[in-house]
Amino acid sequence: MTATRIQSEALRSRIMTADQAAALIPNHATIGMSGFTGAGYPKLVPAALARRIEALHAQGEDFKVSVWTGASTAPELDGALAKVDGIEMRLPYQSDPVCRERINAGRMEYIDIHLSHVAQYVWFGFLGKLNVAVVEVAAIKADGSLVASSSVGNNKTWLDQADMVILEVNSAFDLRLEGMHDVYYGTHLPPHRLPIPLITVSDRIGETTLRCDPRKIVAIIETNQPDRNIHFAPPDEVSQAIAGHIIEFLEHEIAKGRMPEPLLPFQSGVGNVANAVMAGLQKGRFEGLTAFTEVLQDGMLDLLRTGKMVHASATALSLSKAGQAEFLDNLEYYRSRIVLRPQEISNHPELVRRLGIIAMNGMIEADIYGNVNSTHIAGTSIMNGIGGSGDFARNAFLSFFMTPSVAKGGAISCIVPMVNHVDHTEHDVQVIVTEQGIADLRGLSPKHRARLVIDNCAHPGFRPALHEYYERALRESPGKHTPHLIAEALTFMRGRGIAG
Ligand code: 0RQ
Repeated sequence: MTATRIQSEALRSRIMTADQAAALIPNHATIGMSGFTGAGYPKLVPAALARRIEALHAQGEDFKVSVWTGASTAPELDGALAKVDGIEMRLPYQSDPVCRERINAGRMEYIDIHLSHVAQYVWFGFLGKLNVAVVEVAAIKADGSLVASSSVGNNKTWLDQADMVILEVNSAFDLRLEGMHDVYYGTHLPPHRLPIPLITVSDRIGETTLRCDPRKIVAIIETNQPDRNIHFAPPDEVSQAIAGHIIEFLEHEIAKGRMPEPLLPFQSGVGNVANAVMAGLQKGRFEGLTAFTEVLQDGMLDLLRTGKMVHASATALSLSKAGQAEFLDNLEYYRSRIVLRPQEISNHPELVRRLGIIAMNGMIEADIYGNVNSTHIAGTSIMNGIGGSGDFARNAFLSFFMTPSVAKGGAISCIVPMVNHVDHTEHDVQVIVTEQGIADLRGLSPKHRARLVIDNCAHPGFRPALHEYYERALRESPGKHTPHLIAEALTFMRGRGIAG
């Protein structure tokens, strides 16, 4: 496989084992790793680095690294390094249970940044020096350019900014992936920035491969492992109800003349609810759908397969095992319908605004005035991170935030008087959806929003308590614009069951 995957003869001399490559990484290095929602992450070097760190710690030596990625990765990367307390600082989005535990225990620093901001913050110098890039690719071409694997993420920036580059060449990826990627190299720094010349979701504005200065490549590791297998639960009643409300709402918007047909491009967040909305669209009447999104999951692949969706732009293919097989079996079909871009383009506010995206993101809770918490449990513990939800929500044509109305078996209301952490302010949130119904907040003052959110989205078991809070706040709050009983608001629902 070596000659076809690593076409540059000069670079073949840098092939080594993952342990040898991990040994080249200095203590306290900042490493830019590939990977976006479980796709295209390095499979061997992070685990080798974790083994090295564990051995050094056992000898009483201090060794930690900072890890930057595209978004979430897999147990072999985040999990392995967090488990040995090897991560000093992590950014941006992560969803690993071990990382989460270490961050919330105060043993690991974490910076939650909008996904479209990461690359430019690095170029601006806001985050300090990037020392090492560890990037998975499908192949190295004769001219040294790189064919990305199942995600592009921040790889362009890591390869550009790092002093030293370690490549994992993964032969589990079909070489016919080449040509699916569109790597835009026109992002200059202010004051020299130009408009990004992308007018429709299928436009190609860049190069099919990643550039990399061959002099920086210190190690090449050959691998043959597929991406982590992402499991999607079949849509349950709650997520089907949420999907149904969204589809009905889109029909309503068309009838009102506010939404064109075919529908504007979709952005769809991660998880089962997002997947259920895609499944709902599969059954619905809409045709000619497009997506301008960051993650392409199974539900969207299905829409492409049946022809309901004609084109999708993303930065990562985050598929289940069955989805990966379907994609590979029909690669020629999908290659002409999917384009993978760097995340600074897939999530770019200029493009999200220009294309008029319909954004759909999950949340942990929303308050009665429309502020949304996507990241924190009980105000102090991180769940995953803001991911790309802010990139899309603030700039979208139409933005939905969705959640089941209750969590933890009904013990906690996901509609609360005041969110205990704000990721998306009332100014960025347009439509809130639960299985109970939809609250269209556009054009409504805070007081009008409050009644609508309670009546349409809260679980019936929590509605009386929320109304009681709101009416009392209206009477007793010193300000009548956004009435609150501040001391009570944040503890309001804790510990109350639906009946209580
Ligand atoms: O906990 O796993 O212990 O059971 O939160 O909740 O209902 O399974 O929802 O998987 O759709 O995730 C916001 C986290 C939702 C996700 C969030 C508990 C609940 C469960 C997960 P358990 P669900 P989902 C594109 C866009 C931010 C990034 C984003 C997310 C766990 O959508 O990370 O949107 N979003 N990116 O029990 C206490 C509440 C709770 C609660 C839920 N009110 N109180 N616990 N839970 N609500 C992708 C990228 O950017 C990469």
